[in-house]
Amino acid sequence: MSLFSSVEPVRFEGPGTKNEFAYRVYDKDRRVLDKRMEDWLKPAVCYWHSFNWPGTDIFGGGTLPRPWLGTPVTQAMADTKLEAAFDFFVRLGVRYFTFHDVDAMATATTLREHEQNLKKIEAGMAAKMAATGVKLLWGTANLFSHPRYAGGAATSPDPEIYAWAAAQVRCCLEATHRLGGENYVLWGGREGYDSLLNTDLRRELDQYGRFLSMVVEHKHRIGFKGTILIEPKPFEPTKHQYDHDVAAVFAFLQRYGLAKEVKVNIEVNHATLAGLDFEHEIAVARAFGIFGSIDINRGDPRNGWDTDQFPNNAQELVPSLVQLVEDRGFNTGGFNFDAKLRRQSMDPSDLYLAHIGGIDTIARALLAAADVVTDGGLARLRQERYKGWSGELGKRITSGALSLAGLADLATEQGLDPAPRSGHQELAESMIARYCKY
Ligand code: XUL
Ligand code: CO
Repeated sequence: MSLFSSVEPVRFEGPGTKNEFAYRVYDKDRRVLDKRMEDWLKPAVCYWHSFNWPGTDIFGGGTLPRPWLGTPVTQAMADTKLEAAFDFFVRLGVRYFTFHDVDAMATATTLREHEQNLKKIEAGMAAKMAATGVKLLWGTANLFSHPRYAGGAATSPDPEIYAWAAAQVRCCLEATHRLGGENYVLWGGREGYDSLLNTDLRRELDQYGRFLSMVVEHKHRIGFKGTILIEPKPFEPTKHQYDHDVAAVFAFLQRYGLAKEVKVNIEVNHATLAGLDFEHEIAVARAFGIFGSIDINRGDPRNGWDTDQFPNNAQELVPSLVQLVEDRGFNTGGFNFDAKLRRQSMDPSDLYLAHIGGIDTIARALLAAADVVTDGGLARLRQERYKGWSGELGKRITSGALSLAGLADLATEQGLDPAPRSGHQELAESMIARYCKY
């Protein structure tokens, strides 16, 4: 028995069901184009917010019953949490989970203890994974909660703190590798600054670049075949995070020679906080060849902070899902629910309802996106819009055969007088809306 045992295993019952503890749309074996729905979506539950976040906010304490939380977290508490987490994964019917080291393990004060405690919970995870078939989408080290990281980890002004972070990442990367994790995530929680007045930005970037290079070197040394992912976020907790958005991460990766080694984990609300659309972040990552995985939690349009809400609007997600379908799905990535319950959602059943609603939402978006791609109208609209580039002039320009002067002379001599053409944006938007019927 665990906190989450009172709900019967959640099954697909179709749109007509009256059962709130059933999937209306997410039918893992349903074939969507050439793949099972579960293989398209790879939904993952996150350890951190689902089992480790007590429902605190800056004005008040925890509201969610999580009997395994306390200071310090003993091994017995970590084991109870593990039991409850896997009970939840299995009843919810998801194949993947994600975790931060310190959120899963017993509290440690020294690095030796850290290594031992992580190994203990890793052994528990390995046994649970073998017994249930649940797999690890990614592991990550929490380099932001402990007070030692107040000034950053890899970008800390203190090399001893940097060394602590390196030790934590080595332990967690190795644990992720042994657990068969498909990715390893680095979210630069406090890799940024609160004020430039006391910050040597260039030095911090160099430190961070070296840190990431060490992680990549170690990945190869131990033979980890998963993908290393950076998770962009513009701010919070720091005023400015270096991994501001996908474009900033790509510039950083290029600068430190890591663009072929590291990809991105894109989170919906991090895009919103950066003043960008989620689909923009995906498009940029695809353009640069660094698209990896997704944290699907969203924000609230009227809140300027990271509310981490469960997804609840399928239509909004369709332009992103269209890109995923065009790419034939994830490589090593998946949809991680890095989402928090609302503070008043204190019933253990709320955690189920939140995930069920969220998973049905991405399933709806997937079905609509598959229809959009099958219809082909959007692709034709784009093809038509750029068709000049497949003609002679377009080919001569992109092949590099023409200089600026050569092109200018050609335009003048031929007396070019092109007329603007419609972009048919409203048509494109209604093509998305028309398939949102699931
Ligand atoms: C914080 C956040 C993290 C990362 C992993 O905003 O998204 O949970 O996903 O550290
Ligand atoms: Co996240």
